Amino acid sequence: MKKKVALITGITGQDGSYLAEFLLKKKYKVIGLKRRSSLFNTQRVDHLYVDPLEKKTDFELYHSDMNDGSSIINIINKVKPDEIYNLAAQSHVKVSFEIPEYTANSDALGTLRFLEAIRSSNRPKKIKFYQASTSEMYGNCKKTPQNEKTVFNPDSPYAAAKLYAHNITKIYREAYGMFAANGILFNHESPRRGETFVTKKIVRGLTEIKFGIRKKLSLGNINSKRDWGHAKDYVEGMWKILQHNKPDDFVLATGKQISIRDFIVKCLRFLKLKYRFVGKGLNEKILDDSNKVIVDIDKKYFRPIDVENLKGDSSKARKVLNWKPKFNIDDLVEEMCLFEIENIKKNND
Ligand code: NAP
Ligand code: F7E
Repeated sequence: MKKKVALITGITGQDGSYLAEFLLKKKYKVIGLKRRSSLFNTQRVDHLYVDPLEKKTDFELYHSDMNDGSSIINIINKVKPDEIYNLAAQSHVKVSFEIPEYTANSDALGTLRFLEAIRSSNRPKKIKFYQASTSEMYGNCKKTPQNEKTVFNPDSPYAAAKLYAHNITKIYREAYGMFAANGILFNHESPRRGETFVTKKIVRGLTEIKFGIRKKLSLGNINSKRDWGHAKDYVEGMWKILQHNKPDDFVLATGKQISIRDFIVKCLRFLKLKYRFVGKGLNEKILDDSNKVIVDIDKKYFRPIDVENLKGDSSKARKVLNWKPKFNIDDLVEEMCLFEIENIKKNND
């Protein structure tokens, strides 16, 4: 039987790498799109390459870019995917305030380029399209928890670009009868999380402090609250969204929320670091048992607007897709901390 072909954009990112592993286990042929970079950018998927001598060709990478329409048309016509997972994006909210036009081009128009390439291909009804929508689209909305019916209120160039992509996906579904679905995913993390996102930054920073590799970690707004899950659970949800009998939009979330401050405390406790909070606002600090500052607040990490209060209601996905997360926040903290500890030990060998 012919293998199903999945095309994944953003293959080199956190979710792309877990999704590729998940789909290869399900016996898909996986085609990943990577963008050109001056340094190697495939570390998260290098283990999926197979020796050509073993004649295993279930994982392939091609160059493309969300901002290059012709490469997108060419790849869709060449590999004839059954499923496309559009995960590529300039995904950093704070950075989107610095490069708003680039963010809109890749995250909003890039999605349109994919939808148009599918529509104008000779098999538009045979391709299922997954769009990586985000809880950031809710912004500082008044309603908690947020679900598929909550009104979007984007508060960053990233969220505005993603909302365009979300809407255009729905429009192509309704206008052209395409199988185009949105997964509105709340924050999800893992040891493979990018180094500038707050969970990874905290876990890495505190582990390095524990091992005496660094003295201090500086953060921004630690009062905001997030609904954090594990990326492995969420890539399974993406797949389930495309296996449903009709294209639709689904929230994936744990339904539990904690502040950045509470996430720090969980890590400090896991790492058995003694700590004491002192001060308020920009002067808030965490001291160790010899009164040395191990965490402080630096204005430079604040955003022009921050989204303060995200908590998802994923009851639709739980009921319709039979999806539910297997990992909780403590599992996540443990896995992320143990990964950093192992890394430090390896580097010291
Ligand atoms: P990530 O680790 O930042 O990965 C983003 C991927 O997009 C990387 O492979 C990156 O390539 C690629 N990319 C960026 N700009 C590109 C461009 N112009 N052309 C082609 N590729 C480009 O993100 P993630 O956490 O895996 O998230 C996956 C998707 O879900 C993103 O769309 C994100 O916005 C969305 N999302 C994430 C979360 C979350 O909590 N993780 C929640 C909701 C939605 P390089 O490796 O070369 O940089
Ligand atoms: O920030 C605060 C920051 O950058 C979380 C992306 O995957 O999830 C992610 O976006 C919170 C914010 O994630 C620092 O102000 C404090 O309130 O880890 P983050 P995010 O902005 O929620 C959504 C769902 C996506 O779609 C995005 O693609 O933590 N914070 N101090 C900090 N944040 C960072 N990055 N660095 C700090 O030093």
